[in-house]
Amino acid sequence: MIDQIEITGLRAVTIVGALPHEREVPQPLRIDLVVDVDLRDAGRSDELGDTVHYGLVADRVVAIVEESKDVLLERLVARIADEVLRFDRVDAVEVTLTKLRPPLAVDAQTTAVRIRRARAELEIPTTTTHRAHLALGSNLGDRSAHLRRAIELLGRVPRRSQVYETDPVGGPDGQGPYLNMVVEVETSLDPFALLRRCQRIEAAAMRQRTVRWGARTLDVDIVLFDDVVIDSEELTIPHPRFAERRFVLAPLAEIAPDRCPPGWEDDLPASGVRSIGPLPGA
Ligand code: A4P
Ligand code: MG
Repeated sequence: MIDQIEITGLRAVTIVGALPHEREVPQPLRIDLVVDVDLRDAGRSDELGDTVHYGLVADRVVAIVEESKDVLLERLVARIADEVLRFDRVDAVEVTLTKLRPPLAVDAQTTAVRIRRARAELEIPTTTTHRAHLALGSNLGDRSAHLRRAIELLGRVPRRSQVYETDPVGGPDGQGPYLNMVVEVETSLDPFALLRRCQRIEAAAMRQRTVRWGARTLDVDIVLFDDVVIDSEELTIPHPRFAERRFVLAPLAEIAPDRCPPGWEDDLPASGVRSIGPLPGA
């Protein structure tokens, strides 16, 4: 018995094809997806975290197509399948990629390629569960709503701290106060895939990056990921500044006190960080 989620008729315009004029003029493509995913948990729990968020899958697929410069549909369709398989809980995916205006001398409506790929082929295990602690922050727009939405999109969130209202640290003057909290996430994603997920969730909140440490609708930072240590250009874990920040440590101490540096409460000034209780409306 295979459960499936279908996303049909996604449209995107991009450069694709081997003919000279196809390299110059973007053309419309249609993308259809059939995603194999065990839906029994979601059927019982009614929780988004127990299924595959098809809005995020659709956004990601359209972004891949729009950014693509691949020559062959075969290449592009393979990259789409790989990316969909990186979403938690996806067991397999069938992708159909259709040229809506195929460059043929004869009369034809469309041309398409269709592939089916399973997670097992990618050697991404389904069962490895990692535990990550993420710091959420918002000081623009409906701050509680941004935090609620982030938690909804993050999937399995077994623990969450209270919410703190905090004075902005760094960045331009005149910013409003932040709401900050820390959540524990269970995920099968690797740290880099989790970072991409965090960034997609920020993008869904219309996060704009103009000035460093400027006001933001939503910031989702990975503070800790199992006991992993990463120091790369793209990702640093543990988060390089978490041990200096009361707005991260106070909520982290509620749900993972053993992960906080000893004596942090005495070392950091207590001002500017006030607990305001559970996330409103959650
Ligand atoms: N990056 C590297 N490591 C990580 C990680 N562990 N988690 C990279 C998330 N991202 C990580 O992030 C910039 C780059 O960091 C990304 O491209 C990613 O590849 P960003 O989200 O674009 O910008 P950011 O969050 O402003 O950057 P930064 O320097 O990480 O900011 P901080 O240090 O987290 O500070 N005051 C209060 N009261 N509350 C706050 O929440 N937040 C900040 C942001 C400043 N002041 C604040 C708060
Ligand atoms: Mg950030």
